Amino acid sequence: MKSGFVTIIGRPNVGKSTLLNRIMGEKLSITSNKPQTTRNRIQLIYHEEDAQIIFLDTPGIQKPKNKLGNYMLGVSQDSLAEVDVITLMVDSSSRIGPTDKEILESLKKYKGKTDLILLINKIDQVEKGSLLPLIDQYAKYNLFKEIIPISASTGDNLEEYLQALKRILPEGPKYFPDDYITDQPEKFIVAEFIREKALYNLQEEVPHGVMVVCDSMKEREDKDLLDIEATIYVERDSHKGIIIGKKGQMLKTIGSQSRQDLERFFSIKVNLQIWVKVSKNWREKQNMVERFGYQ
Ligand SMILES: Nc1nc2c(ncn2[C@@H]2O[C@H](COP(=O)(O)OP(=O)(O)OP(=O)(O)O)[C@@H](O)[C@H]2O)c(=O)[nH]1
Ligand SMILES: [Mg+2]
Repeated sequence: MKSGFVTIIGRPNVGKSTLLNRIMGEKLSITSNKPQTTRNRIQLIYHEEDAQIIFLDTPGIQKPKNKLGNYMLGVSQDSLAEVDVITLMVDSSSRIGPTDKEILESLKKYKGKTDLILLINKIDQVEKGSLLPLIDQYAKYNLFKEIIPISASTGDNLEEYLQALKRILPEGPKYFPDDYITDQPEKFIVAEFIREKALYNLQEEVPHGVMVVCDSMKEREDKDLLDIEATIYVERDSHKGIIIGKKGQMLKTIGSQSRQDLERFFSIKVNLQIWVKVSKNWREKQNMVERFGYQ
């Protein structure tokens, strides 16, 4: 039995959560085309006959702009010390930028202690010819045991990555039972599914200031129906208007898209009620950031 812990870090939007959902075979960690989608450390446990890999999905690394950002950066940094393998993911369509260089620099201290793998993602978007020079540039850092170009979207080379992990990970116990796939409670997953739809439908600064709390979920006794109540918090009164939309249209859209996802996930009909509230500039306030669970 090979087993162990693997963190996936990288800049926002490179495709960390997309990859993990692909590996897990279902959406457990939300994704979007906007940066800073993942806010927590999310454990996802991948099971095979002869292996158990505990992946840590982490927030994208960038300079924090507020208290929430401080928390998110801390989560990603802290994950490095807890694992057997550090996976850095980068986007094949972008050059090595200043943040990448900082991250590479910060990984140097783990060399010789923790095995490092580099995943160059989104190869479906670039010409094959541009990959070799990029691989060369990263190889010069002399940090990585393996450099694997992949596509989290198409699944290209995903198997190579899993094989590499199984080679590298130590012999170890099953840390979790076979049916245990995430450390996140159901209410968190519900809230995240709704936040994903808010990210998808909203623009500019509005979605980044969205926080969703699942207030209750309860299955009816007399029929197969799950009642879910949730609250979307936004940072300003004007954002509340945007989320509700003309004649409530935006909230209706977010609600119905969320419901479809939730029904697929729980395999049961869902009755979803969403409220919208304002929590003024909550991302700037340490006590609010903590109260929303980011601690
Ligand atoms: N074309 C292409 N798009 C991808 C690929 N992987 C991810 N994406 C897209 O990239 C965007 C970001 O994906 P996420 O998985 O949310 O990225 P992330 O690294 O988890 O981002 P944060 O949580 O913000 O740090 C989404 O729109 C994905 O659909 C890929 O292999 N190819
Ligand atoms: Mg993510």
